[in-house]
Amino acid sequence: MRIDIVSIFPEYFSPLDVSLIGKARARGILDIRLHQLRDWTHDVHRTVDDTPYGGGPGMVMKPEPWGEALDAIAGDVRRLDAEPGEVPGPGAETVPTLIVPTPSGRPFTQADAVRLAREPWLVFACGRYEGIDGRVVEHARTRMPVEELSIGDYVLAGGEAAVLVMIEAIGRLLPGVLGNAVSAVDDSFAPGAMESLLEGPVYTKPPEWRGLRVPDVLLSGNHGVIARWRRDQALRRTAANRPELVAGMGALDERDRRVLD
Ligand code: 6GU
Repeated sequence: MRIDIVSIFPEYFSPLDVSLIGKARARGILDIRLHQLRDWTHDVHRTVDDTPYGGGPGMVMKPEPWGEALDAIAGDVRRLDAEPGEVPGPGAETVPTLIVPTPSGRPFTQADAVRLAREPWLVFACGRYEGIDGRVVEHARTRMPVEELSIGDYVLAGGEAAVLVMIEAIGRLLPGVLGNAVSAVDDSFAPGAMESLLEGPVYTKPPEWRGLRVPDVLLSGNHGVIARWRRDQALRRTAANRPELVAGMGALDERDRRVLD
């Protein structure tokens, strides 16, 4: 997968050299390219912001540097409104998906991570200040799919930290990135039996630590009983921490209901 990131703080992304994502890059599974938005300005101050039309606090990111940046990075792509018979320009085979992190976006979920992990090419546009001039997304939508995504109901100073979050969530799902190929299966929110359940507690050696024992069931070797115990723990934790997820699960079977009573 190729990922381009445009930001006025490309140095913010040094964590992408580390750990799982760093290894995926070193192994060629992930091709991450960082871009300084100011490289597409033309004034001596390399200005990327201006005062908002209509008044109000703060500054808005100017459209021109963003337009030039996206043209340079994704400019050879076929227009989305191209005629079926239209001869595409060079490099028209692949269209990136543009992701714009913003607290005004649709919530980014595990389902988005799974879907975006199947894309060959993502471009992330990191806004700062009060956001990017609205015409940038409007124009980009005529060229490529655009998703405005939020990582939660709080306001960050810019999209950079959100992009780190999304790239970690997406990157760990790429084939060959996780050491143990099945370790994403039991994730909280993973599609399947644990869908919309939070993972319960996990344990390792020693079997007793500071007077606390690992639950006997986990030492039993009975995988059916262990799976049921884990589901019970997940149900209890979800009911305690995210009751709205349990409410949204629909009718629980008798066994699940008893666990929560
Ligand atoms: Cl994606 N960006 C910013 N700036 N703040 C956020 C966010 C994104 N998601 C939640 N808060």
